[in-house]
Amino acid sequence: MSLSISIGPNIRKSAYFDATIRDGVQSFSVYNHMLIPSHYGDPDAEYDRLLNGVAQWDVAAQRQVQLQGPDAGKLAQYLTPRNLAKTRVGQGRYVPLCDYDGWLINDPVLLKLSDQTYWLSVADSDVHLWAAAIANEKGWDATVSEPDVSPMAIQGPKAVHVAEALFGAAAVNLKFFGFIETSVDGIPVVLARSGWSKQGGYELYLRDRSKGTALWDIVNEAGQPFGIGPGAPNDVERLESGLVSYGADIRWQDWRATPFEIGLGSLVDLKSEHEFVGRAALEAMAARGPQRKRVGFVLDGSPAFPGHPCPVTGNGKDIGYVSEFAFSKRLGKTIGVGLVDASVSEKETKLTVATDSGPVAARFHRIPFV
Ligand code: THG
Repeated sequence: MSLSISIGPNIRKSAYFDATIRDGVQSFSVYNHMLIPSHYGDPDAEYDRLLNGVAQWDVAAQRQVQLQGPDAGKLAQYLTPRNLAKTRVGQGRYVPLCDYDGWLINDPVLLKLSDQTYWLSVADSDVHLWAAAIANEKGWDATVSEPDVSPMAIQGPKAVHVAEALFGAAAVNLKFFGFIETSVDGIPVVLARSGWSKQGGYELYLRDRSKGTALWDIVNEAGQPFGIGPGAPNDVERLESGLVSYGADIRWQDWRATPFEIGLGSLVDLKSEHEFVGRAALEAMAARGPQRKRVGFVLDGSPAFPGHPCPVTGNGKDIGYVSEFAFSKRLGKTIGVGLVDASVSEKETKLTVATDSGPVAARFHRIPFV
């Protein structure tokens, strides 16, 4: 059986769509109502490139929610439990967003471009609607929009050489999550040291979508000496590294979780005085202690991941779920992450994962795996 998803007008195309089609993209997923490449037909080569070389990713579906105006900073701060008081222009921050009950609704990277301009580089949920509603209900002078910004990532140990070839020492000197507003061959970009892998790299936020193919080609050419090739956010590497995937590990209503449960509790600043959505609920949770905890799993064999979380039992009792698993070539085993009851002892070894093709034996493993 060969399945396909129709490409219609309600799924948006990335600024790099033409370039990725030309470069042989084999499969897309949908993220923030936009097509995002998921692979180019050679998973081993794409994984090796990320671990040992440099990979070029179309991540334009990481959309920017722009907050702009005199009250933009106030709005940004109200949206997240993380304290932004010390965040400077040119600094990025990983900022969980919660609803009023303390459940996660997104986990963006925040970029402070000026005192009156912030971007939330969002995961897969409609934060712009949420932010616009809050700004209006509060009567704050902040405009919420989705600007013409299309991130592209270069990830892997050799990404630094590509960035240096394109931007010189300014790129090399950037700290993790630091960014600068710059250009390459006259194309305006924000260059950040960031990206959804633990292999190091950069993100180029293109500020003119008509230049998508041009920028893709410029980066590709600069990367030739370093063996650059196409790739996409990599599920195996993110599982090995323990990166959170909103949409997979957590999803509002379906697979909801709190920052404390998912391992982002250190980003919830209850000591600061700042008011934020969900504060009362998060204070109550902090007092009560988390009900569940994030854990890693090793599964027997190499079962197929069915594309949705799978229930886990410990000694026959329901204890939680594996949100995603995949075979790691590097570790020679199938690894996964998920949530289980906080009371479960991690020495517990008799775990069973209910996959769509039957029960699979599993055990706990610390995160990160690597
Ligand atoms: N880059 C940009 N936008 C994004 C992502 C990105 N939007 C969607 C998604 N990824 C948002 N989620 C994450 C999750 C983890 C990280 C970044 C964005 C991340 N985490 C590091 C970690 O957990 O080790 C560092 C966290 C920290 O230092 O606070 O990088 O990747 N533009």
